[in-house]
Amino acid sequence: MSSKRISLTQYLVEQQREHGHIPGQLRLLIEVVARACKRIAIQVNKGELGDVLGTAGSENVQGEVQKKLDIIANEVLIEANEWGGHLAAMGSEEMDSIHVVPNRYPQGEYLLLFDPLDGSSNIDVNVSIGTIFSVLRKVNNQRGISEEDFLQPGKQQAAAGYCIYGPQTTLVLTVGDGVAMFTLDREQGSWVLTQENVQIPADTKEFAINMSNMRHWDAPVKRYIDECLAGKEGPRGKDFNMRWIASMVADVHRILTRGGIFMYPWDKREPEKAGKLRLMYEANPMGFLVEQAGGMVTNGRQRILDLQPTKLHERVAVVLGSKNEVERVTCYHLEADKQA
Ligand code: P6P
Repeated sequence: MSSKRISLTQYLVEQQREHGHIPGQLRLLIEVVARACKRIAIQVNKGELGDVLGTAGSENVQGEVQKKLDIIANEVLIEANEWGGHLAAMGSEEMDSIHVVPNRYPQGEYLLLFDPLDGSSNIDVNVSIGTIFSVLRKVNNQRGISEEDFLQPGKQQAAAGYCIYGPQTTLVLTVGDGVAMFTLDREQGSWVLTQENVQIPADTKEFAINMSNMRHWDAPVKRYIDECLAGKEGPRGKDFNMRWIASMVADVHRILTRGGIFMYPWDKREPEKAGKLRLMYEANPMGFLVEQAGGMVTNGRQRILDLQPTKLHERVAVVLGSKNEVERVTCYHLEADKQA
């Protein structure tokens, strides 16, 4: 890392100069989202001192109880992105249908999806949470934007990232040329480049999964976890450690920082659902970041970024992180399918 730290804006300008993947509207979009994340961080950090904790007394389209901060974060992102002329529409975990930029503003060429506050069950207990976002290009050029315009495979993302509200407030971003991390300098109020060319080690001794669901898992997942738990004496010949923060942003940040495997597999509790996590604004953006950092991301069988979405709030099983471990889990699924 060069001794002189540079700002997010300088990074984006220099990346455009070197690689040309950040045209003006996309740079504006990223800077607006980054500014919105600063505003969300301020609300999150208030805790009991602000009227931001607890539930909002409503449910979202997922049937989940909405926390006050879920709604605050959603409103901050909507309001920040409406007027700039860089976006045609937005989709959010907290909104049933897409939000088209109002006619009083010019429409841009991008579509923005977000989980405004991921890990809501951790808000009231002061554990890291985050904002996840995904950027797609508008594919048709008529004014009428519909949900169908959002249904693009994750490999078509123009950019993706998250902001983690933890001991540090860190923005993690990719535009397709690797992964960079920016730490919020609260004295300056600016995002400062603190890591670039993030690389996930191909091997790991750390897995992240909600073990309380073990009895509901499919055989390949049970096989993989049992082998990890068998440790040195088992088929893996090494001991494993386990982490589960129940904020995808925090688990993925750990994996981008030191490696690991994260799994939220399909399970028998709601067999009609492909998984718990959402494809468009959780798995796809995290998948883009993890692949750009040399990791691997599947639904147990297929590369997630290749999946063709069929609806905005579609769910998916997720296995992501250190390449050799994700490959192993995916092989176990494919072997089981062959035997079946
Ligand atoms: P569980 C948070 O609600 C979330 O969507 C992800 O951030 C997290 O990884 C997962 O769900 C936690 O789920 O079932 O362990 O509470």
